[in-house]
Amino acid sequence: MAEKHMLAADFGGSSGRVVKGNFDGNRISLEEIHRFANEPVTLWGKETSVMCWDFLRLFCELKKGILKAGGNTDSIGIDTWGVDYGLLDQSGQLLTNPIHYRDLRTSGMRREATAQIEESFLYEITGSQFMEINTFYQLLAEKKIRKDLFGMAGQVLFLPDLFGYFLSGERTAEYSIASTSQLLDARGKSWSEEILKAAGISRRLFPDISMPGIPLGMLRRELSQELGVKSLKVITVAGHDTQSAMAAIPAEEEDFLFLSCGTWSLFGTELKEPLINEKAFSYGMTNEGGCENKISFLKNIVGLWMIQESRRQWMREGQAYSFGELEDMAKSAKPFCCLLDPDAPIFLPEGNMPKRIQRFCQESGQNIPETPGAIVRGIDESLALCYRNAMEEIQDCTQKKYRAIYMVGGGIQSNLLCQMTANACKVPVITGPQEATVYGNLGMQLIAEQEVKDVKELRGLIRTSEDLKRYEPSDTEVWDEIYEIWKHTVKVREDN
Ligand code: LRH
Repeated sequence: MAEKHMLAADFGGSSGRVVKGNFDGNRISLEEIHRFANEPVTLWGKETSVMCWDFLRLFCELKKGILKAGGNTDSIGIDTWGVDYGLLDQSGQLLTNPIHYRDLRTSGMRREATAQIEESFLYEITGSQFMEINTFYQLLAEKKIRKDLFGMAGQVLFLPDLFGYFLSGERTAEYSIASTSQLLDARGKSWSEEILKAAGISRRLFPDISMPGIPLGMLRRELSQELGVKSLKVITVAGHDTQSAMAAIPAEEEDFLFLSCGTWSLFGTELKEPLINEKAFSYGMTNEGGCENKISFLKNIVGLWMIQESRRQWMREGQAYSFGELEDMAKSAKPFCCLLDPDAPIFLPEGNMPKRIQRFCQESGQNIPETPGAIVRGIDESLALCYRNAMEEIQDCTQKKYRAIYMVGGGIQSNLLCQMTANACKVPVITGPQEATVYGNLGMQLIAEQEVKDVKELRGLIRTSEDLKRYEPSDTEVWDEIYEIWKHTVKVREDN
């Protein structure tokens, strides 16, 4: 067969990149074409600020990536993190900069929304974890704070669909990214008229849902001329990065646990149908839509964010540590010096993370970590404990036992975190690929073009394209003890 060449554009928490994937019928090989920073920009108005996506610059970077790749590419797919969207006006122009989910405008919206819609009702329909970053809360805040502007909106497009629209001129609401909104009927896989009505948001603002793995359109003529590209197909992949990563989990078995670890940690399992009941509600489980109509039953846990943000703070203070250096310092720090609840709301916003960690430890009567090594070790240990907790909750909901955890994403670069995860969860951790999101993005293009049959075949291809690594659990008794302490003294803070 003729080689296939595709581009995956992935907009992640600290950087964006355009990666070229080459498929020879047996293996997919990756070649990074263009990498760029993806940092939010805060703009101050008279008294308030707003944290935005730097959308125009990112669109320029996307074009640079296509240009650098040259003419020899067949298609492109786009993925980003979940929940964020842009507003188009009636003529299809971008109305304003898309707002970043870490903007503080949604703070307190969950409480306000309960006056309008009962949470049990919301969960029964959407099966979504309650997080104030969800599109549902963002739109409620938008309606309240920027009422006039919101009134001018003709369409709401999620970020991957927004990039896709400006590339091709075609609009869609891809299923996986739409399912992060908390506005979908999880069972019907369509917009929930009831929720939209209760929230006072018009259904007309949203395009119909489309499934991942179908062509969206061709690169628009004007862009083809500008970039010197003859014909480039824009394909709707799983626009939600987590679901692109899911498509590339190298599992052979049907029932498995996955951990997609980047800025966020997504810990879950794959199901054929949504699992929505009181237990899942009480554990804060989410049902996210994925490829081939599958559901990722998962928990959204803060991931490397706390390390990334601590590193940024040390950089501001004149200490530029690499992630590798931080990992080495953490390895030689004292075990279990302090335990954290990574899900505590104080860790969500931007800002001085080490100071917040120290405050958390002081308020919970623990040792206060003073060195970067102690702080990073505390974060890693606490993440591993969170994963154990999520695993127990999932097993309780599905009544299944799993034989291993498949871990993918940037987090697998940390041997320490992978080993701690195996120890805390008491099952082997199989790591790889690091670039699962990119593989899944490229894979869905291959499925759309009928070069690969389905996700099962794609997962087999990933197994032959990548070397996987395995971590066996050890020191499990110590971790059992620490887990009990953490669960009863630290974790409960979340409910306060
Ligand atoms: C991970 C992710 C996650 C959340 C968050 C906003 O990158 O997409 O699934 O929704 O970002």
